[in-house]
Amino acid sequence: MAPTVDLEARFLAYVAAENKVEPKHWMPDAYRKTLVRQISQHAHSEVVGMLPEANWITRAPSLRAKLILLAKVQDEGGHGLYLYSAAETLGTSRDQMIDDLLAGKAKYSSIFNYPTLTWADMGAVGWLVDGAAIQNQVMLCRTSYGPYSRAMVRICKEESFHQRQGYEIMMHLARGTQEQKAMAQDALNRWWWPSLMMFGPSDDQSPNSAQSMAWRIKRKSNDDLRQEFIDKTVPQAEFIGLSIPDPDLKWNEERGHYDFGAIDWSEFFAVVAGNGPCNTERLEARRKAHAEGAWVREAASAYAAKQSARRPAAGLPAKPHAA
Ligand code: BYC
Repeated sequence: MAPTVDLEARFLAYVAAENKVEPKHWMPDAYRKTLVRQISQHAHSEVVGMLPEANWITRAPSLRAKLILLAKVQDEGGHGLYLYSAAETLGTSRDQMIDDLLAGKAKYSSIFNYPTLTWADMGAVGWLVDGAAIQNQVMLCRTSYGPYSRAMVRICKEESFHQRQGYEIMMHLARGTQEQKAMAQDALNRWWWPSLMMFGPSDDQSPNSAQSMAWRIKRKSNDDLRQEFIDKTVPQAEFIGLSIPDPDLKWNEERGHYDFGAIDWSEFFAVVAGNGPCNTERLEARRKAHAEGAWVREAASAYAAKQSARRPAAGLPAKPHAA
């Protein structure tokens, strides 16, 4: 037993000194498991997160808006791929992670179980959902696992474009006709509280936080990130003349932060348990896409096998192909 204790203590000192853990380094089994859980949930969130926005690509109000939304949704697909690759370096295959998602065993962000009802929702999602995502993910650029932290640097750059895309839509609508302003306000009303829930349960209800902070996987607590997001977002709403749907929201001079109303955690836990407005629809859409994409995976594997068989003939070393 003694050597494991030693290794664990050395590992803790190593991450505490801000060193990165790389795939071939020794790591505690529980650290590996936590990372596979978090990174795969994150990857699933990106891929499921394409669905509510893809719903509006064909109905974007201008060619410019359509191009930007299309690029944003493609970016989310790319983020999913970087993240599945980062998780695979820990020894779990992408096929396994996707099977877990499709079987309803793996989680993805609660936020993507809400419907996108109007064009203003594209604004609210970009502004609030991507805004909340950046708040959480900037700290993940400093996470202790090297492949995850490097993936996050690129993802954050793209998320920041997504946030501006959403805010621009809200700004235009808020300065438009009465109806457009009302549409923007309605979207803000519906997306505000679910966006605050994205940060996860409050710190005293967050079973994974303490250990993840000790391992430097998480760098800030769920509540601290939520507060930072609120402090940053309230002035943005004021600037475009929209009101945050929280009667208890008030600047607290002493704390130097906004005080805010109680979050309905029963709603959060119901959504995470599979009972949100769109959980069934989202999983069905992913299952259908996976089944319809089977021929692409088969064709890619057949092509890779053919290439690999040809290599020795061309004087190149034979390479094992990744199925
Ligand atoms: N939804 O102990 P806790 C995006 C679960 S995608 C569902 O605090 P942890 C975007 C949690 O998994 C944004 N489940 O957990 C894409 C845990 O359950 P398990 C996604 C949630 O891991 C497209 C339990 O509750 N971002 O940006 O320490 C378009 C207890 O929680 C949620 C990421 O995934 C939730 N909101 O902290 C636009 C970021 N919150 O697994 C935008 C990476 C908590 O023990 N992930 N749970 O059964 C993280 O930073 C952390 O995993 C969390 C949760 C802060 C989310």
